[in-house]
Amino acid sequence: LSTLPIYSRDEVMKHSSEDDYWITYFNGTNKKKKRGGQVKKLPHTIYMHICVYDVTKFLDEHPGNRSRLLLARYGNHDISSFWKQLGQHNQPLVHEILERYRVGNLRAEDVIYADVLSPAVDPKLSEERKELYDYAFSYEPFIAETPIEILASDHRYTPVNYHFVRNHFGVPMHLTIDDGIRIQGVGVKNVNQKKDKQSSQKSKIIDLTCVHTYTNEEEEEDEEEEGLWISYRDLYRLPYVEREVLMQCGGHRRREYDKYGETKGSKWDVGALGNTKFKGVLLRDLFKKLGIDVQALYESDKEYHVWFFGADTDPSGENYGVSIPLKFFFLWTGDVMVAYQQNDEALTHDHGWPARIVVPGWVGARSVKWIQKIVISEKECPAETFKKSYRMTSDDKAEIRDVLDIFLFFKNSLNNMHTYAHIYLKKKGGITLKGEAHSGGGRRIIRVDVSIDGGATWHAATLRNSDNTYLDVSKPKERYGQKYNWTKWDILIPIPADYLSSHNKQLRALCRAFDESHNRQPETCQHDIVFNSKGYCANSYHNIAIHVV
Ligand code: MTE
Ligand code: MO
Repeated sequence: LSTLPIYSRDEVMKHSSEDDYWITYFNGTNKKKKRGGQVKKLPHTIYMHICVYDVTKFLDEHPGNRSRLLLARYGNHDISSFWKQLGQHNQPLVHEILERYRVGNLRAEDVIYADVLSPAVDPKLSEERKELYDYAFSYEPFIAETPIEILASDHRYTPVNYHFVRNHFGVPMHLTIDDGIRIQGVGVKNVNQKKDKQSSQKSKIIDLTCVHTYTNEEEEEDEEEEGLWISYRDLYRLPYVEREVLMQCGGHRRREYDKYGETKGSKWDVGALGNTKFKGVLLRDLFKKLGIDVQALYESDKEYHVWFFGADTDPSGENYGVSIPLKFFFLWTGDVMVAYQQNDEALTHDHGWPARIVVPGWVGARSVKWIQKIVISEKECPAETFKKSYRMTSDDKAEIRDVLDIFLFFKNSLNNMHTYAHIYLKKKGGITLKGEAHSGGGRRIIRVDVSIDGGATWHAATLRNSDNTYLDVSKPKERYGQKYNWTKWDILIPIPADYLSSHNKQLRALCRAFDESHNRQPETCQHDIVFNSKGYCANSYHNIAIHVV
């Protein structure tokens, strides 16, 4: 080993053509975690040795064809994270073949960063964002809205590359699937502290096949390292559920407040939402597996809160964090999940890879991406992102004690209700309008009304089930029960033949929805700007110009 030359990362990356191609791969122990205080500053996985290989001659022999292997040059030429995900490489023979091409080792300074710069990340990221560039409010952090044409199309699921992105800080690129989620707090057995009981604890844990304890002696006293830990890789192996969930930002339609006053934040139009299918593990199930008795916490007299922290940090190093009351696990959000797939594909970096929380029926801010830590506590989450944002206030300096969380405030909680129409086609003397409606907290939409005469007369739209069949609200099954995704609707409004010519002005359509609690959207958002300097929860009738085609 010591006789082999040492190369820098830069030198490796110079061998980047098909006639001269070098890669790196770790070959040695990888240490699981750094000590708590430094978690933010250092990558979690540190490879002890990174070997350098000249694989030019192997390019044509690669079973997946040369282009696969050449992918690493779009990153930093390191193939480790590819191999982690493509299990077929985990065989002695494959390692043996690779070893034949070894030309040296990477110098120590560059080793530590090997995993930070995962290969293929850069092009993938730009690929992910490409479609949204024209709809961005900010590039760093990336904030962009779902194009209205996409919402207006007949997609049941919003294509992920067009799904709005709301990042508060940079995407934490250093994560790998061997990182994971730490779970701490009330009801969580601290496997490190009960050292004497560790063996019995451990056997229970091994039984679960997925929960890891920390065995590294030096890390034992570190508070950060308390509790349980599960890697993303192991999370992917647990029993999963799939849920169609509408994700929506609290600032959705904020620009509509401009008519009435000033608000702070991105001027979202109707595209701060997307409706996709998430696959993941129910948080209740995960807790159960980890031996955390949430039912007991729920039934106790105390109120508990579940904190979620992402791996992303603000400039001062504080992680994005929020909390939700634990009781909602059993009420409106029984389906809180730790998701890792969206529309049958791995989450993209922008949407939270390797795993994110999804809190169906609540404002998007609670669905923490890049989930890294979960804490059960009697207190609410102290993170700035929770204390200062997504609260109805007229005072930016207001603290958590002064201002209620949006969800406990707005219409007895949760998201706001929306409807809007996008497609209008003149057809046999009528205009076809299509749109979607959704309410918060899993409440079903039971009616959508459309008017094209300024609200003098209203027409009830046809509502659709997920499978596009007609939704029949006279059937209790279709009328009640939790529903966290959108209800598509359409309507053909007859227009007298002379209407368009006699009304020599632009036609407008108004639409409004009713949910099963008979909440109805307000006519304007004029009154919702009060104590709402950040402009959340705009949800008045949707009012649009009709261009008849
Ligand atoms: N999670 C982390 N870790 N960091 C964030 O900035 N933004 C939140 C939420 N989860 C955020 C986060 C907000 S405000 C919204 S609206 C949703 O993610 C947006 O999810 P999306 O970007 O996947 O559409
Ligand atoms: Mo948001």
